[in-house]
Amino acid sequence: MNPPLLDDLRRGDALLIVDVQNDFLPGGSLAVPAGDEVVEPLNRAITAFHEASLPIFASRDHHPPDHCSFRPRGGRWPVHCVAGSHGAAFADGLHLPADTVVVSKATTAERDAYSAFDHTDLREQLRAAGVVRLFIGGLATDYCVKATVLDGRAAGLDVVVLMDAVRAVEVEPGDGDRAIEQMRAAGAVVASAGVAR
Ligand code: VGL
Ligand code: ZN
Repeated sequence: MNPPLLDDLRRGDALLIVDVQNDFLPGGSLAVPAGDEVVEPLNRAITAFHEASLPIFASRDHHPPDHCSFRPRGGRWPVHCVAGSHGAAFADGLHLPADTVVVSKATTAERDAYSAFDHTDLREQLRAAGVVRLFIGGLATDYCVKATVLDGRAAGLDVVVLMDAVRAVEVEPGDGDRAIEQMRAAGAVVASAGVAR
């Protein structure tokens, strides 16, 4: 069904891993169901991009302790991904190369940001690296992945969603599928990172 495009990488491609942080994995404060299952396919994608000398970006939710999205402040989410905490760290099993470009988002108390493009320098970094096609996986399908994919399309990039490397929060059942539909309607293509060889 979803073709493994990772055998067909070319100049202008980049990998963007969205928010694969401890708080979004099982045991974390805002655990995405089966969120840990994205790690293995993402490691496969990392290997493919690294071996092809193509750039790898990793976004992270990077909130101050009094962030406006937190319940104690009247927000909708439990406290999560507080900058410097274990919960904010990338998953241990995720094998990010040393030259991964880290993009921190929603870093100030009064603003939330789901998209990795929102008030970050990601667009400029991608432009500087000559990126025209972005492969995206991570957490969560129905929030930060969706917002990032839609912003990537709006910025004129080709976007490939790695279906086996995303998982949804599903506050309402079906949110994940609806998010994928929205991304496809915006011109994103779906593919698979494939199983380890
Ligand atoms: C996210 C909810 C709150 C995400 C971040 O990364 O999808 N979701 N903050
Ligand atoms: Zn957040």
